[in-house]
Order: sequence, then C-alpha cells, then structure tokens
Amino acid sequence: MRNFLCLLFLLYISSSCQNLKIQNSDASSQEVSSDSIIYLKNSSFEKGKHGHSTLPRNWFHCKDQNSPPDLHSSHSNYFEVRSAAMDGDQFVGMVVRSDRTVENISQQLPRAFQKGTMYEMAFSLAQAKKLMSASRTERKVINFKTPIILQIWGGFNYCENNQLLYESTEINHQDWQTYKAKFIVDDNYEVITFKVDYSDKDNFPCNGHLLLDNISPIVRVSE
Ligand SMILES: [Ca+2]
Repeated sequence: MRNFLCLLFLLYISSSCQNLKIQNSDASSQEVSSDSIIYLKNSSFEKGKHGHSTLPRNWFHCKDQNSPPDLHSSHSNYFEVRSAAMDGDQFVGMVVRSDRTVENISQQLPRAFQKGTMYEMAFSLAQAKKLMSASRTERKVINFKTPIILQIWGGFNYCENNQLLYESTEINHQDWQTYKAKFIVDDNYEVITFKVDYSDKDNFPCNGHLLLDNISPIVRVSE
C-alpha cells in the first residue's frame, strides 16, 4: 500500500513526463507512459463551494435519486458532520436512506477505459461521528449511523451502471483510511460512478453514510 501511494504521488507530479520508471508493490519495475494514466478532475473535491446537497465541480449525479451528495468542509457543520478533510479542506458525504434511495457521484472520464485492461486506483474513506438528518420514513431527525459500503461502477452515462468494478468492506471507522481498487474493465466505459449501498442486503433499508476524499489517478497496470 505504501509503495502504491508513493507511486501515485510520483505519477501525479510528473504528469508531463512521457515515460516514467516506477516500482510496484512486488518490487518489480515497469514502464508507465503518460497515456496509461487517467486523471479525474477535482479528485479531492476542493473546487466548488461546499454545501449540503451540493456537487463538487466537475462531478454529476444520476438525477433519479433524491438529492446530490453533500460537499463538506473541515469547517462546515452540515448535518452535524464535523470531520476534517483527509486532503485539502473539502470532502464528499453520501448517504443511504430507509426509503431505499442511495446517493452517487459520477464523472465523464477524460479518456475512456480500454476494454480488457486492468487499472488500479486509491481513495480515502471514513465515517463521521454522526450525521443527523431527517428520515422521511421515520418522520424525525435521526443519526444516519449505520455503516455502509462504497461501490465503483463503469458505464456510459451518469445513470447507467454497467459493470461493478469495486466494492468496499463496511466503512465503520472514523479515521480516514486509504483503500485500493484493482479491476479489469469489460468494455470501453466513459463514465465512472462512486455509489453507496447498504452493507447488508438482508437487513435493509436503513439510514447510513460514508465520507470520500482524495481519489488518486487511475493507472493502467499489468496483471
Ligand atoms: Ca479534499
């Protein structure tokens, strides 16, 4: 993990280089050209004014859902979330609700995935100490405290989730932890979607949330 994060940092600051010599986790080396890296826009959610039901700049969401996710700041207090960002000053919060609606954010990839290719990326997840919001089904303000999971989907538009690329474990920790996703895409997807879901399909619906920050570039890797 440590080597992987170092790799992503080096790739990020060296994007002007045509070819980079990198060291992967098993200590073997490989050449990574700049066209092997997909840079998401506003990947740490620093652009766009924070607010509840507010999308960060360059991000979209499927409008079939109730509302957009929330854009929190280290100094904001939306829904009584008082967490500090993992990177910079802002981060995203997404909820699942007992009315069976879930939140998501999507971005059109600056370069489409290539079918049959393996990619690797990292991001940070946490749960706030509390997130107090109105529950439509219970008709009162409650703590959305149930731990939930993050899914990453590949698709061709913001409401079309074609391939599940990654699914996290249940996020039940209040410190930021970095997760790594490694996946092979089965089509030339043009949109990436980060979506939350219930951690226990046999025991839903429920009210829960997680926080997301600091998404790395997406790097093409060999198997
Ligand atoms: Ca951030």
